[in-house]
Amino acid sequence: MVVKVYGSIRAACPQRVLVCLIEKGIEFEVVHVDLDKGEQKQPQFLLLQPFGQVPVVEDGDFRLFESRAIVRYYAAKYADQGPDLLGTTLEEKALVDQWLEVEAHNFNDLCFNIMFNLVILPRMGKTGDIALAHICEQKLEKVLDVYETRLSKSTYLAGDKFTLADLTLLPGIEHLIEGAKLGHLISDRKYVNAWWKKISSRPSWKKLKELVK
Ligand SMILES: N[C@@H](CCC(=O)N[C@@H](CS)C(=O)NCC(=O)O)C(=O)O
Repeated sequence: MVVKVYGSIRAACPQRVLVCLIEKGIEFEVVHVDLDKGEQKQPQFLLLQPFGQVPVVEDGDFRLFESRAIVRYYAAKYADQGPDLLGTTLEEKALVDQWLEVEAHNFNDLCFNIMFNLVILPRMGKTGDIALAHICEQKLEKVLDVYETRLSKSTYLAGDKFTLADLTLLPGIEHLIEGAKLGHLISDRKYVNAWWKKISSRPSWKKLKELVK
């Protein structure tokens, strides 16, 4: 069954889902939703995602939104296919969950506010709040310091294997580096930088970047 992914292939949240599907070797089709035109807020789309956001996946009769719920679902559904992205022992699984939560609650909003004010609003011909972006950047430095400490002791965030804990950060960090031109946030940190080089050179991420081009 080909999984339908509703979203824009350039947006971070659909990218989180797409890179997971590629890791797992799951066939998918992207149904483009034009975010700049506001298609995600149209009544027909709200039937799929009541908050008017992407991504949504349709897998036969099953429909799911929220990118992190979607990647957890596919990592579990295809546990025996491709790399194990969830961890094997109870403790490994708990660590994957812990770092997924850190990305969702400590990293994501700061990253979003930076991108929104420095990249998305200017792209739409509007003026972003530069002061707010700067405050968020300073707060993000502290979050990245936490990642730095963790990665000085562990090859990947949840242990010695690449998991959803790492995968979930791929789109946001890429957007900070390439979109907001804040690559120094990563390159200034020895262990984060080495980890980033490793995870961003995975074939799945390279393939997604090719698709985006
Ligand atoms: N928590 C949601 C957030 C979804 C989200 O913020 N999607 C963005 C794209 S990355 C979006 O749809 N933006 C357009 C909008 O909010 O109108 C998820 O992870 O799926």
